[in-house]
Amino acid sequence: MASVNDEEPQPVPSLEERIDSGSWTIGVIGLGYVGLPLAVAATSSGIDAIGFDLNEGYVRALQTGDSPIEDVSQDQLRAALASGLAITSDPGDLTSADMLVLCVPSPLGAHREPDMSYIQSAADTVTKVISPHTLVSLESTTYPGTTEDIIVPAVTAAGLEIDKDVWVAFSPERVSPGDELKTADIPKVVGGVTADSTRIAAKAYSQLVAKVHPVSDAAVAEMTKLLENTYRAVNIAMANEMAQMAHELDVDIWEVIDAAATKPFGFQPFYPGPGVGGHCIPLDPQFLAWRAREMRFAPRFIDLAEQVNLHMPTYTANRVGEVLNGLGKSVNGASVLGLGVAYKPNIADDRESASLDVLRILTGRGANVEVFDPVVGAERVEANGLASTDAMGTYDIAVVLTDHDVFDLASIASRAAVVFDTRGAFRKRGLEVGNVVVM
Ligand code: SAJ
Repeated sequence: MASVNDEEPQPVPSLEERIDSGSWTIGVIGLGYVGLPLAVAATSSGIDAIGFDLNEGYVRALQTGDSPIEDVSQDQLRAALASGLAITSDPGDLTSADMLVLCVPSPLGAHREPDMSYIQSAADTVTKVISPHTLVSLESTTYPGTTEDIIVPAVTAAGLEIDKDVWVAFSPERVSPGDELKTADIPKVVGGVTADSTRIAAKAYSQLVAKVHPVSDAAVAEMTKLLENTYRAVNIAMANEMAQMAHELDVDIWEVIDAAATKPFGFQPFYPGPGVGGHCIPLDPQFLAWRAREMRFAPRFIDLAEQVNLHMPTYTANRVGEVLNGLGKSVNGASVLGLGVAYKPNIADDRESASLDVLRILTGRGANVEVFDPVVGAERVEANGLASTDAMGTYDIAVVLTDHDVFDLASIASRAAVVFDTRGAFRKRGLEVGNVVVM
């Protein structure tokens, strides 16, 4: 009978075997509105998760169970921490990860060109911490070619070889802030730089989300995300231009859209507004436009949509002037109540918010602007250089810019000479109020 020390050393399970067995570790780089929900989702799927972020103060807050991310409640974070989720600001803690997922910002620079500095920094971290037999997935929205251009060189710089001891893929994040759908419920597109990378990445993600859609390579996955959000930007721009035409024709665009939406096929309603905010729709199409121009292709739809959407704050301010003029008042000196600075309803996020542009233009034209947004909060309103109010005063005009459910629009309308509703908010609530003018 062989003694213990004669036993053959057990072969180390391959990455694929570790993933198949369900006993593997995911390392998430970047714990924002994409990374933190992913790390929590992994933990609740029984996968060991290590969340890494550069910001030590932010990490300390997360370690105490304090979640600033709307889609991760305090309770969810605390439950994940109790189940073993590790949060760290030490990249060295990532060396044990079988899968490294990069969920870092991909903003645009001052001239709306891609700012790849965060992705490059995360890739440099991967080079430093990666061990052999690891899967690397980039989730940050970016131009087609980024995974090949930045992530592959990062892993080869660590001395690793694709399909031998490292696998690389792209999988676009599809988090919709404030939406009911959670990370695990949203289908995940996955494209590897090789067929093996696609297969292994699809296996890993299938343990994290309900449905995985593998595609033939990373560029397809990168472009999928850009198509999704360019589709939105272009259709929102069309709604914005339709609204301008409807105004010239003295037709209620909101009634037109609701009527068109009765068509049970071939039509998805998009709605006009004071402009397009958030960190996805105004920005993502520009990654595609930038890459297209590199290939000497003119992305006309993307450019036209951007022109229309970027003009909406000015158009909205002009309409406010027109409405005040109808009362014999001018913008200069008018008391204006701005309702909502968040970029979309019922969330506390004012990034790229068009509401801020509208209110700044009106302020620049001499209006006395006060802002009511109880979701974003007075502190944030004032941090944007605007005066906050509880909307209990009387106003020459109230402008609905973001349609938070919390607004008591009938009460506000009773204290304004006129309301300019850029969101069809009164119609949505079935409120028939005489002094409301729509976009
Ligand atoms: N907007 C309009 N009219 C519309 C729709 C939106 O003016 O018909 C404006 C909104 O007010 C906002 C901006 O456009 O200022 C963006 O709105 P959004 O509904 O697209 O919300 P986002 O920016 O949070 O987009 C995210 C995206 N998710 C990802 O990129 C993973 C987007 O793909 C989702 O479709 C969207 O959430 C969603 O449906 O909630």
